[in-house]
Amino acid sequence: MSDHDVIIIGAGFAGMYQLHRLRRLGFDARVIEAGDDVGGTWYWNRYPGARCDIESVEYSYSFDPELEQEWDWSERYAAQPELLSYAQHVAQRYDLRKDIAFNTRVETLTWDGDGRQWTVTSDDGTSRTAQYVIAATGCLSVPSRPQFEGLEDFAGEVYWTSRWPHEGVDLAGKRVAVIGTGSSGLQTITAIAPVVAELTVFQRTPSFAVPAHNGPNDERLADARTRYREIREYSRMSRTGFQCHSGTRSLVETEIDEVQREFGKRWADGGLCFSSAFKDILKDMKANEVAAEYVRGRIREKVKDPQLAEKLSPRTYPIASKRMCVDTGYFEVYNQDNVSLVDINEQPIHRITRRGIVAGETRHEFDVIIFATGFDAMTGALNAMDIRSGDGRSLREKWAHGPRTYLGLMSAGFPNLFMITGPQSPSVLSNMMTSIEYHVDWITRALEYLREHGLNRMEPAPDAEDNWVNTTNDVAALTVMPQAASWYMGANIPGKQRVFMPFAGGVGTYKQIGDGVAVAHYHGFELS
Ligand code: FAD
Ligand code: N01
Repeated sequence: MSDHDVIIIGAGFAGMYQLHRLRRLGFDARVIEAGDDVGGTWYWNRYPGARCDIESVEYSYSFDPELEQEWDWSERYAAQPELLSYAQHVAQRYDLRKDIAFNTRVETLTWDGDGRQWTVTSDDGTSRTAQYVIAATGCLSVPSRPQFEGLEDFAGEVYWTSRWPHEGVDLAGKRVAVIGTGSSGLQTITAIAPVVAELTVFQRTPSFAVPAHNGPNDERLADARTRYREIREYSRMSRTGFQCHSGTRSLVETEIDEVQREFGKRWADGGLCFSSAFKDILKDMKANEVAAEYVRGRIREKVKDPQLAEKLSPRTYPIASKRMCVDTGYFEVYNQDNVSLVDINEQPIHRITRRGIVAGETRHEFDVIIFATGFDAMTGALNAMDIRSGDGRSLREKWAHGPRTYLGLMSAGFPNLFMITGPQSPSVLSNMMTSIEYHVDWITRALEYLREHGLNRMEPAPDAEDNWVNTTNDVAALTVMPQAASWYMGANIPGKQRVFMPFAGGVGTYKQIGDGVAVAHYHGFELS
């Protein structure tokens, strides 16, 4: 007899919803969470300017119409404090905290084939058993901390955007360095530039960014409240998991004036839908380059110094082959006198000293260094645990040459272990809330099915997994995305196998496949 029917690891949006769903069906479920409260991403990433890149009304749960009607989103793109309040409200509303063990990190998972259960061991020394384990550990929850020589010598303050102090940081009047210009870096830089004395940005690769046009949300919220069901249905069947019309025209076959008009319209609307303007932007480098050049043109309009504008213009990877940033005045920041850019391709960072950073020939002095250097994405949190199958083989070993899953939900050889938004599912290419809810609902249905049929073991068949890995690779190869040295490819982590990890076929297509598998009595899975 196991201690629990299900152990869920992680109390971000995925783990919270999974707990709610299972409890309502009478499963005994327990969540284990490393942090001291719910919220996951929005609990840890409290850096200035942190906010979502999907509109608030869509970056939210859809499972309870009353919650949808009652929660007020104050801005078009909610900021971190509001997203964290939302997570806390949900925890309170559905009384989730009573079944969550906080401040507890899961270290090992060991499968007992005879007992058909997992033993879950945590850093507090406790072991618990459960028939099923669901990893809701997040795609972007393990910070990447690149080594910089001399960092320990630095006498000033050091912060990581992904582990920002809960009490906040006073940066007013200080000389601040930011290393990293992905989404976290862009948001931090934009937010702190007006308050710091001097801001020096160390950039290795510039980012493509589209404007958010953020602002009060009254009208959007009022509209959403009249048609939430329609919005959600659309999103679930869409390519991206949010309301965005994916263009059906080919850019290369469209008159250039019309291309510019379409881009202009999407730019004026704001948000990530920009890159869905034409069907070939992600497939054809000629089309991609036209879109990229449009954005570079916008950067040139915003940044007064043409040389600086050029440095800020991405040229080394296709547009949208990394998640685009959604900005709120990022490029304009470089017109301020107190902001400067160091291109570390020209002036490499040699070392960090007691007083600052030596880059190229220059010794920069700082009071504060902020690292916005990203995450060991998609596989990082799973591989951080020692997960062992019955024969002692670890998931880490199995995935040494890249993750192998069936539908991004399970991995062969590791029965009864589910992943929410695991590798080889759409996850990070989508509105994550849509993808999280789909996976939670799918896993919940599967557990109900097993219970109803008197079964208690589920695992992908090896050939089904092989086919899915090949499908994921084939679909990615139809796009330009693998051409970027991105975290989608594992390229930001030294020694990590370079393989395109998300499923690029779209949220709606993925749902049709996942639904089909379930309807066909979990085709490709071995149940017993
Ligand atoms: P997480 O929120 O990452 O939660 C995972 C939880 O698991 C964490 O609390 C972690 O502490 C816990 N955990 C991990 N390992 C263990 C362990 N071994 N033991 C115990 N606990 C463990 N996506 C979007 O679609 N739109 C956005 O606008 C957006 N903005 C983002 C902004 C930032 C700064 C970041 C980093 C990501 C953003 N994302 C966004 C992606 C975001 O991660 C997801 O949208 C979503 O919040 C993920 O929820 P989750 O519950 O799956 O994972
Ligand atoms: O991380 P990143 P992030 N020396 O990996 C640089 C989501 N998110 O936290 O590109 C110098 O994108 C690195 O340079 P390079 C979203 O999905 C969303 O910003 O490797 N620089 C890069 O510039 C996003 O995609 C929001 O050359 C180094 C930066 O650090 C994902 O999370 C907000 C370096 C890392 O950028 C990750 O975003 C935040 C080194 N040794 C996050 N190592 C929203 O807006 C790394 N870099 C919703």
